[in-house]
Amino acid sequence: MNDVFLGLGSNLGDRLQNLRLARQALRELGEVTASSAVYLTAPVYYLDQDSFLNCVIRLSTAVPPQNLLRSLRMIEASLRRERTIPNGPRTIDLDILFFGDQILSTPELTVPHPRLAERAFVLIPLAEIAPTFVHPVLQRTVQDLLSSLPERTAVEFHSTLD
Ligand code: PH2
Ligand code: MG
Ligand code: MG
Repeated sequence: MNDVFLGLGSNLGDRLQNLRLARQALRELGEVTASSAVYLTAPVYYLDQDSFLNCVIRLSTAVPPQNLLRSLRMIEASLRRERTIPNGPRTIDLDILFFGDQILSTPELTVPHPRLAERAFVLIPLAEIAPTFVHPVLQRTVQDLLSSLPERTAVEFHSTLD
Protein backbone atom coordinates (compact mmCIF):
# COMPACT_ATOMS: atom_id res chain seq x y z
CA MET A 1 0.00 0.00 0.00
CA ASN A 2 1.14 3.52 -0.74
CA ASP A 3 -0.09 6.85 0.55
CA VAL A 4 -0.72 8.97 -2.50
CA PHE A 5 -1.56 12.67 -2.37
CA LEU A 6 -3.77 13.90 -5.19
CA GLY A 7 -4.55 17.49 -6.15
CA LEU A 8 -8.08 18.08 -7.42
CA GLY A 9 -9.17 21.19 -9.31
CA SER A 10 -12.28 22.36 -11.17
CA ASN A 11 -13.33 25.64 -12.75
CA LEU A 12 -16.07 24.58 -15.15
CA GLY A 13 -19.67 23.55 -14.48
CA ASP A 14 -20.73 22.68 -10.93
CA ARG A 15 -17.24 22.85 -9.46
CA LEU A 16 -18.02 21.45 -6.00
CA GLN A 17 -20.07 18.62 -7.43
CA ASN A 18 -17.21 17.77 -9.82
CA LEU A 19 -14.81 17.48 -6.87
CA ARG A 20 -17.28 15.30 -5.01
CA LEU A 21 -17.89 13.01 -7.99
CA ALA A 22 -14.14 12.67 -8.49
CA ARG A 23 -13.61 11.70 -4.84
CA GLN A 24 -16.38 9.15 -5.15
CA ALA A 25 -14.70 7.66 -8.23
CA LEU A 26 -11.32 7.59 -6.44
CA ARG A 27 -12.82 5.24 -3.86
CA GLU A 28 -12.72 2.53 -6.55
CA LEU A 29 -8.92 2.79 -6.50
CA GLY A 30 -8.25 2.59 -2.78
CA GLU A 31 -9.24 4.13 0.51
CA VAL A 32 -9.60 7.89 0.82
CA THR A 33 -7.95 8.44 4.20
CA ALA A 34 -7.94 12.26 4.33
CA SER A 35 -9.56 15.16 2.48
CA SER A 36 -8.65 18.82 2.87
CA ALA A 37 -11.23 21.57 2.82
CA VAL A 38 -12.17 23.06 -0.53
CA TYR A 39 -10.47 26.37 -1.41
CA LEU A 40 -11.52 29.06 -3.84
CA THR A 41 -8.37 29.98 -5.76
CA ALA A 42 -7.44 32.56 -8.36
CA PRO A 43 -6.30 30.99 -11.66
CA VAL A 44 -2.57 30.81 -12.26
CA TYR A 45 -0.52 30.43 -15.49
CA TYR A 46 -3.52 31.03 -17.77
CA LEU A 47 -5.29 33.98 -16.18
CA ASP A 48 -8.31 34.59 -18.42
CA GLN A 49 -10.55 31.95 -16.84
CA ASP A 50 -12.87 31.54 -13.85
CA SER A 51 -11.59 30.84 -10.36
CA PHE A 52 -10.95 27.27 -9.33
CA LEU A 53 -12.08 25.14 -6.48
CA ASN A 54 -9.10 23.08 -5.29
CA CYS A 55 -8.59 20.43 -2.65
CA VAL A 56 -6.14 17.64 -1.80
CA ILE A 57 -6.97 14.04 -0.98
CA ARG A 58 -4.86 11.23 0.51
CA LEU A 59 -5.49 7.85 -1.08
CA SER A 60 -4.15 4.62 0.34
CA THR A 61 -3.77 2.38 -2.71
CA ALA A 62 -2.10 -0.72 -4.09
CA VAL A 63 -2.39 0.55 -7.67
CA PRO A 64 1.05 1.25 -9.21
CA PRO A 65 1.83 4.80 -10.43
CA GLN A 66 1.37 4.33 -14.21
CA ASN A 67 -1.92 2.48 -13.72
CA LEU A 68 -3.07 5.12 -11.29
CA LEU A 69 -2.29 7.82 -13.86
CA ARG A 70 -4.35 5.93 -16.45
CA SER A 71 -7.25 5.57 -14.00
CA LEU A 72 -7.12 9.28 -13.17
CA ARG A 73 -7.31 10.11 -16.89
CA MET A 74 -10.37 7.86 -17.15
CA ILE A 75 -12.07 9.60 -14.24
CA GLU A 76 -11.29 12.96 -15.86
CA ALA A 77 -12.80 11.72 -19.13
CA SER A 78 -15.91 10.44 -17.33
CA LEU A 79 -16.39 13.97 -15.94
CA ARG A 80 -16.17 15.35 -19.48
CA ARG A 81 -12.74 16.85 -19.25
CA GLU A 82 -11.74 18.23 -22.64
CA ARG A 83 -8.16 19.09 -23.36
CA THR A 84 -8.14 22.34 -25.29
CA ILE A 85 -6.13 25.30 -23.94
CA PRO A 86 -3.09 24.21 -21.87
CA ASN A 87 -3.71 25.21 -18.23
CA GLY A 88 -7.18 26.37 -19.33
CA PRO A 89 -10.70 25.70 -18.04
CA ARG A 90 -11.53 22.15 -16.99
CA THR A 91 -14.38 20.31 -15.26
CA ILE A 92 -11.82 18.28 -13.32
CA ASP A 93 -8.08 17.93 -13.05
CA LEU A 94 -6.55 15.10 -11.02
CA ASP A 95 -2.82 15.42 -10.39
CA ILE A 96 -0.52 13.03 -8.55
CA LEU A 97 1.39 15.25 -6.10
CA PHE A 98 3.26 12.60 -4.10
CA PHE A 99 3.33 8.83 -4.49
CA GLY A 100 4.63 7.80 -1.06
CA ASP A 101 8.24 8.88 -1.07
CA GLN A 102 8.84 7.58 -4.59
CA ILE A 103 10.67 9.66 -7.18
CA LEU A 104 9.63 8.95 -10.77
CA SER A 105 10.48 10.55 -14.04
CA THR A 106 9.03 9.20 -17.27
CA PRO A 107 7.69 11.04 -20.33
CA GLU A 108 4.11 10.59 -19.01
CA LEU A 109 4.60 11.06 -15.31
CA THR A 110 6.87 13.03 -13.02
CA VAL A 111 6.47 12.48 -9.27
CA PRO A 112 6.61 14.50 -7.06
CA HIS A 113 4.60 16.90 -9.21
CA PRO A 114 7.23 19.26 -10.67
CA ARG A 115 5.34 22.51 -9.97
CA LEU A 116 3.91 21.65 -6.57
CA ALA A 117 6.32 23.82 -4.59
CA GLU A 118 5.34 27.01 -6.45
CA ARG A 119 1.58 26.53 -6.10
CA ALA A 120 -0.31 28.06 -3.17
CA PHE A 121 -3.48 26.34 -4.43
CA VAL A 122 -1.74 22.99 -3.78
CA LEU A 123 0.42 23.75 -0.74
CA ILE A 124 -2.36 25.33 1.36
CA PRO A 125 -4.74 22.32 1.19
CA LEU A 126 -1.79 19.90 1.37
CA ALA A 127 -0.48 21.61 4.53
CA GLU A 128 -3.90 21.11 6.08
CA ILE A 129 -3.70 17.29 5.87
CA ALA A 130 0.08 16.63 5.67
CA PRO A 131 2.09 19.53 7.14
CA THR A 132 5.04 17.36 8.21
CA PHE A 133 5.27 15.26 5.04
CA VAL A 134 8.80 15.58 3.61
CA HIS A 135 9.13 16.29 -0.12
CA PRO A 136 11.40 13.40 -1.21
CA VAL A 137 13.40 15.51 -3.69
CA LEU A 138 13.56 18.89 -1.95
CA GLN A 139 13.87 17.25 1.51
CA ARG A 140 11.66 19.90 3.06
CA THR A 141 8.31 19.58 4.78
CA VAL A 142 5.12 20.79 3.15
CA GLN A 143 4.77 23.36 5.93
CA ASP A 144 8.24 24.66 5.21
CA LEU A 145 7.60 24.87 1.46
CA LEU A 146 4.40 26.80 2.13
CA SER A 147 6.09 29.27 4.45
CA SER A 148 8.75 30.04 1.85
CA LEU A 149 6.41 30.60 -1.13
CA PRO A 150 7.66 33.84 -2.69
CA GLU A 151 4.22 35.15 -3.67
CA ARG A 152 0.88 33.78 -2.64
CA THR A 153 -1.93 34.05 -5.13
CA ALA A 154 -5.43 34.37 -3.67
CA VAL A 155 -6.54 31.18 -1.91
CA GLU A 156 -9.48 31.31 0.49
CA PHE A 157 -11.54 28.75 2.35
CA HIS A 158 -14.68 27.83 0.43
CA SER A 159 -16.34 24.86 2.13
CA THR A 160 -15.80 21.30 3.22
CA LEU A 161 -16.00 18.55 0.63
CA ASP A 162 -18.79 16.62 2.40
N1 PH2 B 1 -4.55 24.25 -12.54
C1 PH2 B 1 -3.84 24.55 -13.61
C2 PH2 B 1 -3.56 25.91 -14.03
N2 PH2 B 1 -3.99 26.89 -13.11
N3 PH2 B 1 -5.04 27.57 -11.13
C3 PH2 B 1 -5.68 27.27 -10.01
N4 PH2 B 1 -6.03 28.25 -9.18
N5 PH2 B 1 -6.00 25.98 -9.69
C4 PH2 B 1 -5.65 24.95 -10.50
O1 PH2 B 1 -5.94 23.77 -10.17
C5 PH2 B 1 -4.96 25.23 -11.70
C6 PH2 B 1 -4.66 26.59 -11.99
C7 PH2 B 1 -3.28 23.47 -14.45
O2 PH2 B 1 -3.50 22.24 -13.99
MG1 MG C 1 -2.99 20.42 -12.84
MG1 MG D 1 -3.44 17.49 -14.65
